[in-house]
Formats: sequence, structure tokens, C-alpha cells
Amino acid sequence: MSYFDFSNFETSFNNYIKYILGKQFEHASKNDQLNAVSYAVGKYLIDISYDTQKRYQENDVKRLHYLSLEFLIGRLLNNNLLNLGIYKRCKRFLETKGIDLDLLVEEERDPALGNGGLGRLAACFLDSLACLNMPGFGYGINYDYGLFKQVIVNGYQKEKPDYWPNRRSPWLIRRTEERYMVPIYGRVEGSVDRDGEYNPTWTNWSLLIGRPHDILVAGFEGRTVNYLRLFTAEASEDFDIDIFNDGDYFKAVGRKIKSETISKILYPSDSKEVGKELRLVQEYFLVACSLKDIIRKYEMDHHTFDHFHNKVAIQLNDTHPALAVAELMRILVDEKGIQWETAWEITKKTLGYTNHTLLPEALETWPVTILERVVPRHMQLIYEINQRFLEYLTVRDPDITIESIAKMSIIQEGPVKQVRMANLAIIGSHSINGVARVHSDLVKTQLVPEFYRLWPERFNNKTNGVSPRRWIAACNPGLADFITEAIGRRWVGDLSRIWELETFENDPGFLDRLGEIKLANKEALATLIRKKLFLNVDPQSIFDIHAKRIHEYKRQLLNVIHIIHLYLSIKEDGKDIGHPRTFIFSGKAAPGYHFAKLIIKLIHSVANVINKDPDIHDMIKVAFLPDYRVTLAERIIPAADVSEQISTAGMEASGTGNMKFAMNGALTIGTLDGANIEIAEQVGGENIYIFGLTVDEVEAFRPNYEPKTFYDEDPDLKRVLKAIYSNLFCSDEPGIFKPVFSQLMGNGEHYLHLADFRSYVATQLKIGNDYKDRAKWLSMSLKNIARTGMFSSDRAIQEYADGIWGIRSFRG
Ligand code: 26W
Repeated sequence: MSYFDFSNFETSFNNYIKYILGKQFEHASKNDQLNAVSYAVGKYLIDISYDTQKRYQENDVKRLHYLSLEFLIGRLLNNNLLNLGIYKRCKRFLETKGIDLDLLVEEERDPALGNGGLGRLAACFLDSLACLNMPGFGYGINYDYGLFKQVIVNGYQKEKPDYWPNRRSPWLIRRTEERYMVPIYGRVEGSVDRDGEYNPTWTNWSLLIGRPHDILVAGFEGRTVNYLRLFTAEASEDFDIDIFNDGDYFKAVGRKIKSETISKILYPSDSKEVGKELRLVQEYFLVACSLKDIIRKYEMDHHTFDHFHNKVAIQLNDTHPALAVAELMRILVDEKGIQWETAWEITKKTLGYTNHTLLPEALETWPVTILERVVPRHMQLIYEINQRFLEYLTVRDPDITIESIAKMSIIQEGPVKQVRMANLAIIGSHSINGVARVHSDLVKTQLVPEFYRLWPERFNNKTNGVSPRRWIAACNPGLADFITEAIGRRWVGDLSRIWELETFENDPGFLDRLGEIKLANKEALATLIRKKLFLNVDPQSIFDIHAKRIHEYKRQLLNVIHIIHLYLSIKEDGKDIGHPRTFIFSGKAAPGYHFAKLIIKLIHSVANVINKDPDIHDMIKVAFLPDYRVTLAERIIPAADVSEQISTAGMEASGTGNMKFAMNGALTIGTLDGANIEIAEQVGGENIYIFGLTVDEVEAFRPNYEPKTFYDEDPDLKRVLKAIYSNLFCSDEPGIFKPVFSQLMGNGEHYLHLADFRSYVATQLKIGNDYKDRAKWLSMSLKNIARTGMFSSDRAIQEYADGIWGIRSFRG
């Protein structure tokens, strides 16, 4: 139950159509109706947000600011209705108008302001902060174009622009009264002040203008509404003359650069560092706007900066906003006149850094030359921070080796000097965390062991989590109602209670109903597949799903190799593969990642051959659902029997899809990587399918790994690889998959596909056998739902709040 009155909902809805759109109800389009409902919901959000802000301000609470280049929030109407507790009432009201709410929510656009895991995690965290009644706010960029839309043409991925009509979104509040002026480019002139101190002035800069737009974030049961603040880069026509030196009007106009391009588009890579100047400018733009906003708010109630870190926490979502270290120092030292040492203590105590990837190609570095041009004052400050840090190192340990110093230095020497953003983030933060236990251990032992030895107390783990509101309650209403009927509603706000489901473990009627819910979800997905792909799949078959970005380390190829193996065993050996299976893939490849795009083509080509082959008797179907995004994930995940989490051990930082699938009752086939390890601990080894080399084995294995040995010694594998090399799957375009063969057979094949093949095949075989025992399967499925309570992002946020941010729940 919500604590506010629903009666004015109807009035808001009607008024919107009549007075804002100037239409009669009969003439309102679907989109008008959607906007009218969103408007009525938005009014509640605004009211609650005023109360929330007032509460925070009166109590002078400490606030958390989550800085992220990506927020993959998904559609909002359904979730807002659910969190406010007015879904059912809204549905009934709309019925009186002849509107089906469930159809109406499908009209909403899905803002794709993120790539994948990192962006979606940020969105789940905002949901949890609000649900825990904590003062936590998101800061990001209001891109005009989100992640591209993926269309498939003849099996190939093509990218189409995804224009997010953000100017028309009913959820986005443009703050017309606020904007931030951000200097960029120019040069630093060194001078000496009255006390003989170095007193630099950054001059001749150009000007960016950042306009805040807020998306309100509702907590569960509507007590707290926080916000996600997104900045749009605007070119100002009517800038404040006051901010310029007198008489400098014309020069000032000249310095106002075309800044709209900066928030035009999200970079579509989630693994390769981009290295483009515009990306750096985006990072700086976000950091500068956010810090201006944070400091302006702080200064409304505080007159000194002595206790800044007691009121402000800032979390860096990966290194993308790492310039915050330099920008905060610049503000404190240059603008507020605070002593370096004091400013440095404040900066460190304020900032925390989360690492989300160990992939070397994803570790950000920027050429010093670019930084000097774009943010000359920041580059100076980075040099100063680094010099003081290196001095500290040698004083602390006079025997320190040159190699250690070189590794820890923010500057990487070489033909082109580079700034290592991870080192900057680590040196400038009081907390450095990884996102699953094994990942945090690898950060300490593999990624930055020197820093760990230096400051062990700064390193910690915060295993990821996902929002049970979006990833169970909203996306799987059948399951949600079923759980609530069994154990009451408390699990939605406190997922640790979901273990209570296990008391029904031996109730066959209960398990049967669980099976029926899964079947209904599979039927819905089968319908979607029929609609989108003109392909019939049998809901009674095993739905084995691999949905995530396409990347070699995530090993979609291992899955494909297994599918081809099954196919050839039926076709050539006349084998019985047990229960029929439907293999479903979904995911985007970065536009410049050619090999990942070839994997997409291979999946389509294999699907084309297998789906049409009468000899297979429909025992195997392969489907690729295009344009994976939050909304599609909400359809796919509730329908999975098997969840593919098969990355090469040591390469997936955590994964969060793995958690979503398990809590919706899918059984995981996975390596001991990322959060899979913790999922296995929670559900128990007998309720998960673990295979393959472990992190330690991978490490020991790599130096002497020769894929060719596996090829020579395993006839099944040899047959599959030959099939890929041949034109079996590409008779129209001969030879196109030869690069896949060469990659897999290449010495030092980094992802160890062939080494894990046998163990993957054996584990898949076991899945096929276990599935035949329906009671056993359903009981395992139930245990996955009941034992994954710790993977709620509420748990993760509580740990961040207690261990890093020092913020508290504040219900008033
Ligand atoms: C600069 C290009 C770029 C952009 C984004 C490089 C790297 C990234 C992200 C750090 C990649 C990412 O999304 N990492 C994922 O983060 C999730 C949330 O913690 C984890 O669950 C995934 O395992 C991790 O791959």
C-alpha cells in the first residue's frame, strides 16, 4: 500500500489530455495516453521528491553521488507504478477508460543510455538506494543517441541510430533555472601570488554549458524519491555576460564553442578503450558538471570544506569519471584556496573507485598530449599528484625498486606518455573495490598488486546485485504473485526472506505450479520468437539461453561449437540427444569488433542449416533474438531453463545476468568465474552445472596451451572444427568462417575454448538427462529462486553504504 491518495490520479490524467494536449479523450493516441498516465505518475514522484529533499536537507544528511558515463535504466512506467504501489489501481482506472495498461506500457521507449553490465548495475543501484531510503543520486550524461539498435541483415549485424526523444520524455525534467559553465582547452599561465606561492591561472579557455535534466527514482512503497541527474551539453545563445571579464564580451563569444556534440552519442564499446578525444571531453564534461552541482548544493548549507567528506561521498563507476580526482583538487586548491595537503585529504576521503574489468584492452589510458590540450590545468595537477605520490613511495621505502615505481606511477613512460586512469583513481580514493569476490582478489593479486601491498586497507569487495523489483516483481508477474501467495509480500523489499520458499520443497502441487509458470513464460517467448524470426520453437523443449554482449571471453563460440557437435551427432552418428532443445542467443557486438560480428554471423548460419534440416526432427532449434536491451531481457530471462555463464575463468568480473536468470528459476551452466562462484556457494553444487578450468588452472594452463593437441586428440572436436572450416554453414559465401577456425586453432588462443570443450559437452549431457526428471528439475529450480536472496542489489548497496560511503537509511 502506498501512503498517498489515488483519487487525484484520474484528474491529472484527464487534465493532461484536455489542457496540455488540448485534445478530447476520443482523439488521444496511444502515445498521448501513455504520456497522460506518465504525467499523472510523475506528479506523485515530484511531490514525494520534495518531501524527500526536505527531509534530507533538514537533517543535513550525508549524500552519495554515483558518477557514471552509463545508466541503463529501461522503461519506467511499469516500475514506477509498482514501486509506488499503485499498479493495480491504475490498471482498474484505465480499464474504465477502455485502456489495457499491460499493452500501454509496451508503447514506452527503452532509453539505452548504456552498453551492458556496468550501466545496468548503476540503474539497479539507484533503485536500491531509493528503496532503502538512502540519499543516493546518479550523475550521468543525457545522450541524444543511446546504444545503437541492432538489426540483422542476412545474418550480419547492422547498426542503426537509436535516437532517444529525450526532449519529449515524460520522465525527464529539464531544469531550466540551472546550468553549469565548464571551461575547457586554453592554457595555464604560471604566476606568483603575494606570498610568493605558485598561483596558476587557466586562461583562454572555451566554454561548455551543461544543463541538468532529472529522472526521478522512486523507492519501494513511495517513501523516498531520489533522482538521476543527466547533463545535456548546450550551446548557449544567451550566456551570462557577468561571468566574463569586463569589456571582454567579444572574446567571450568567441570562446563559446559548439558544445552540443558532447552529449550527442554514447560510445558503443564495453571492452575496448576508445581513445577518442570526444570521449575524454565527455568524461570531463560529466565530472565538471557533477562536481559543480555537488559543491553548489554543499555550499548552500556549509561554509567551510573541513567536513566536506562527512557530507559528500562520490563513487567512480570504473575509471571513466576518474578526472574527478583532479577536478576536485582544482576546485579546492584553485577556487577555494585550500592548502594542498588538506585538499588532498578531503579528496581521498570523498572518492571511492569501483573496478569492473580486468581486460587489459579495457584499461583506460590517455596520451598526456591530449590531456594537456583539453584540460591543461588538470594535467598539471595530475603531474603534481604523481610527483608527491612518487616521493612518498621513496620516503616510505628507500629500497623500493624502479620497476615498482614505474608500475605505480600515474604516468606510463614510452614513445607517447600516457596517463593511467586506474592509477589516478586508486591514488585519489580511500576505497577500491571489485564486483565479485574472485574479481576483487584478482584486482589485488593480478591487476595492481603493488598498490595492494602499499594500501591493503583500501581494497575491498562488493559483490554485485540486481533489483528484485525489476528483475522479479515487474518482469515475471506470474512468479511474483506465486511467491507472494506462498510467503507474503515482504520479499520484494527484502529479498533475504525468499529462502522461506524452500519450506515448500516437498510439495508436489507447489512444484507443479512453478513448472506451469515457467511454461507460460516460455510460451510467451516462443510467441515472440515466432513473431520476430518466423521460427517455431517448442515451449516443451529445454530453453537454453545465452544473452549478453558478444565477446570472445564470454565464449558464445563454445556454445556454438557444442550445438554443432549435437547436430553432427544426430545427423552423422544417428545419436539420440535426449530431450529437444532450443538454443537462444541475444546480444550486441561493438561496431568495430569484427570477430564478434563474425560470431553473430556464424550463429545465424548454423541456425539456418539446423532449423531447416528434416533429419534433425526438431530436436534442436537455434534462435538469435536481435537488439538485446533491458526490455528484451525482461522477456527472455523469465523464460529460461538453462542460463549460459561460460566465460573463461578469470575474465568476467562478476556478471549480473547470471543472478537474474537464477532468481527466475533457471539453472546455470557456468565456469567458476565472477559471481558464478558465489551463486554456486549459495544454491549448492548439486543445483548448478559447473564445468571447466578454474582461475588457477587457466593461469597454469596458458603458457603451454596448444589447441592443436585438443583438435588432434578429440575426434568430436575435430569434426566440429572441420565443419566450421568447410562451407557446410556458408555455402552461399564460401570460406567466411575460416578465420573462426584459425582463431580457435591459433597458438595461445586466449579464451581456451578447446580446453574446456569436453567438460562443457559432458555437463550439457548431464543437463539433458536431469531435465527428464521433472520433479528433480523443478526442485532444483526452486532452490535457485529461494537461495539467491543475497544477489539483491539492496544487499550490495547496504554494504557500500556501511563500508565505503558512510550514508544511512533515512525514512524520516
Ligand atoms: C572505455 C570502454 C569501456 C566501457 C565500459 C571499457 C569497459 C567498460 C565496462 C567496465 C565494461 C563492463 O560493463 N563491465 C561489466 O561490469 C559489470 C558490472 O560490474 C560486471 O558484472 C561484468 O562482469 C563486467 O564485464
